[in-house]
Amino acid sequence: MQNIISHFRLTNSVGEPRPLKTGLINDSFILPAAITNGESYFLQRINHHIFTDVEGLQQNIKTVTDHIRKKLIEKQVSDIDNHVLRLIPTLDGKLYYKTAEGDYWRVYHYIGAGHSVEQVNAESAYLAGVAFGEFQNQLSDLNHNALCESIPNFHNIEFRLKQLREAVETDAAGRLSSSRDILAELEKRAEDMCLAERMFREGKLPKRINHCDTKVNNMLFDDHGKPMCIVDLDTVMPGFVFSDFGDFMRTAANTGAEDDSDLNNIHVNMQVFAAYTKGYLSQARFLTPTERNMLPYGCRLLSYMQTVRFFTDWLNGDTYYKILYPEHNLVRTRAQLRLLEEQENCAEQMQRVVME
Ligand code: GN1
Ligand code: MG
Repeated sequence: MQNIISHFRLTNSVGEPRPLKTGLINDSFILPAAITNGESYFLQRINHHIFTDVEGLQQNIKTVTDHIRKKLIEKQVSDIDNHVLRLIPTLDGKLYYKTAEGDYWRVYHYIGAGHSVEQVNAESAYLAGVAFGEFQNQLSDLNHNALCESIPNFHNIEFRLKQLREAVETDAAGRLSSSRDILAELEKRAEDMCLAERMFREGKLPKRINHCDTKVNNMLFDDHGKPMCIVDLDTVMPGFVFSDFGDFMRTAANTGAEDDSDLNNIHVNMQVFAAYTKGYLSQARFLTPTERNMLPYGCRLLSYMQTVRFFTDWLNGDTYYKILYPEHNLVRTRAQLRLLEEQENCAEQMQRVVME
């Protein structure tokens, strides 16, 4: 790993890389500063089987972080490196390093003052809503064409359903017969869940630049519990606002875990839902009435989409997400499906919160 590190423009030497157990796609390490008050770094091996256009991916991150940085400078924010990611280039000025074996690596400045959380309370949910609303605001004047789709059709549910149906057809791991009940639940909702895509084609729903991975742990908080920085910008791209609103609720307004094996743990945390909604709507003044009205639908859509994606990976024999044990993707699927059902039961309540 020392060889990899030596290719980046670091300002001081660093100690042994410390692996981080975070994320289901890339491999992450902290490179701690080897001198007092030195700079520490965040090293990642990019999963290039998933992000096949690494050049485009890295360029997206550069474009987005430069754009946000400019806004922070205008606002005269003093500790900017705590509020927006900073990519460290290689010695020859590239945004990643490719090894002889074909692996891709990148380095960020490490934001040591921040920490991520797996759960929020109503107070931090409100602040998170403000922060993600602000994030969409900051990017609202960035031209769509400035970004590529780092994963084409990433949050397009019609595409995800097509992948599911292909996986069903192939049944590569021979797992279909024991999970037909799940397939039936998904197919039953398919038509309704494709509504947003249809509305987009009819010109009734816009696309905006979204983060597209607003899991609760993709935000760093400071020691006082205030959001500091939004991280994991791999999937920033145009999409429906639901992507960001719904993905946060999927992870934060869920009393259980994304992969909870005890389905009884899984309920909608309405306090977190209401607080986040309030924070988000205080910033997201760009929303059309249709978008606002469809926010609860967007929550269901993202839980549904995640169920489809985990289930597809289960059927394919676990080729996409990292798993910790053989049935992991099936457990994830069932947990997300239960969350969806819980959200369906709360749909009217959610609608009232948004309207208020
Ligand atoms: C993946 O690796 P991570 O945790 O940032 C996935 C998201 C899923 C999430 C589910 C590129 O994100 O879309 O919602 O797992 N990222 C990609 O936990 O597929
Ligand atoms: Mg991610």
